[in-house]
Amino acid sequence: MRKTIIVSNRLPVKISEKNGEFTLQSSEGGLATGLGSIYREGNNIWIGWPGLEIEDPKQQEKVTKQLRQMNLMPVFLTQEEINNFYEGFSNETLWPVFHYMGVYARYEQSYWDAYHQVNQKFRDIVLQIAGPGDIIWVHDYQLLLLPGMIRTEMPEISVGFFQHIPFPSYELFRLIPWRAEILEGMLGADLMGFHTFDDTRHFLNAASRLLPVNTTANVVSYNDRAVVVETFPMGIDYDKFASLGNNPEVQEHLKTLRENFREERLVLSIDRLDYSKGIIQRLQAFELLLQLHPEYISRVVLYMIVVPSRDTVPQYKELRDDIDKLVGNINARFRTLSWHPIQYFYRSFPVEMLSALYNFADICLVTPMRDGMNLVSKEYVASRNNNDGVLILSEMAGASKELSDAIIVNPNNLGAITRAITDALNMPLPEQQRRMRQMRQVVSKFNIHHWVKLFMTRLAEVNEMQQNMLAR
Ligand code: GDG
Repeated sequence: MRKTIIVSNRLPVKISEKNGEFTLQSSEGGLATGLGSIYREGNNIWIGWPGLEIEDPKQQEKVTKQLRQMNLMPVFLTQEEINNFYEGFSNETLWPVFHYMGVYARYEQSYWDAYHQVNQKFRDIVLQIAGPGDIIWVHDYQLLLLPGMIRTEMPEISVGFFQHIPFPSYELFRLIPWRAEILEGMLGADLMGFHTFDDTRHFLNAASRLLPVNTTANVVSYNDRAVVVETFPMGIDYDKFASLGNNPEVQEHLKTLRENFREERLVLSIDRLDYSKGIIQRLQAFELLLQLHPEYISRVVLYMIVVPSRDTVPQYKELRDDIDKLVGNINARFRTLSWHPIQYFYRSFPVEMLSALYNFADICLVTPMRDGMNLVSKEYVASRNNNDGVLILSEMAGASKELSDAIIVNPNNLGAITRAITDALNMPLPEQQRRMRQMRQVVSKFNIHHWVKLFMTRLAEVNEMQQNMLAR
């Protein structure tokens, strides 16, 4: 029977181990929810790294059995592979270049070799499972070589690829020593998707300048195949965030927030620890606000959650220290006996707490330097059932293309962010509602289920087109 195979770096599961026994818990991330309707069906399957280093073959066998019951298939990685493929090439080479931070990038041959080798490891597992007529959907920048590797072995199989982070302009992309190999790998797909038109255009431009291809509109002709490159802005599980507000646990958190912030307006900021998210600049803009507008002292609080991430990579460690320092300075400089300007948390919270914060915050401040999409901004919008609240959103986030009723800012312009905060604090309720209603319509219609359906339908159409071309 024909099956669908999802492949991503991480499996949608949290595994913990105690005395040789494994506990598995499905993760509730947006992508996992959206693809849940696919990989849980019939003999479909999701292939990826389970997120835990397991060396003993017996233990590997045991956990594989447990995962297979959930339609998941593990790719086990050694510590060295994690260091060089994941932290190395994926996060110290591709991530900075693709987020326009070329100065942070390291071009190490050993990283590239590991990246190639781990993509082959993924390919081997895919080949164990895939049969003629199956559909394979590969996700994200850790697996850019995989579509090409699968294509070499199974020339007729249907392969889709979606990139969750930006695709940079040619001038950035060309910096990577292995740029042609990367493009060739990606062009193994039949259908390639990006969040925005700019990313799509940048990819097409890079392909036509670096490879002997023919590009017309959104089709790249390469090796006698036509690869379709299109824009699919990813959505969120709108219904989940819109209804979470009624959950008793969320209500409980809301009550506490109301008691703790009687007098103050709340500005919310939520990100993974990452230099692409503009956390330092956001803090500087908030500092400028307190400096220029002392009337907000004791009246506004920045509630900042930074979720630990990649903290073994040197730049991330440094960033964490810089944030600690800056938060300390601002709090020391402006605090009063009863008020702290910044409530800073370096940890993750359960989704119920997130929902309470989305419901409670007057403003959600999302100012990444670059972001493929940014789901936090969409989750805030989906949570605002009363249609009030203001979203301040960076023009460098993919989401800004859809959420044009946010206050859109250039994240490098601290003065503009500061003005946006004062505008938001003073925005009349009818204007908040007009903007929020528009944004809620977009987020509710173009939700995660819509996104999955659109991509899969398009992949089937493209596959049919390929078959017809081959038959000719
Ligand atoms: C990549 C791209 C693109 C955050 N803190 C907590 C928590 N979160 C959840 C949010 C949101 C997700 O994490 C973060 O998603 P983003 O889209 O904002 O950012 P990345 O992780 O960088 O994701 C990005 C995305 O892929 C999808 O294509 O939008 O541009 O970089 O869902 O809710 N969840 C919980 N506790 C927290 O403390 N439970």
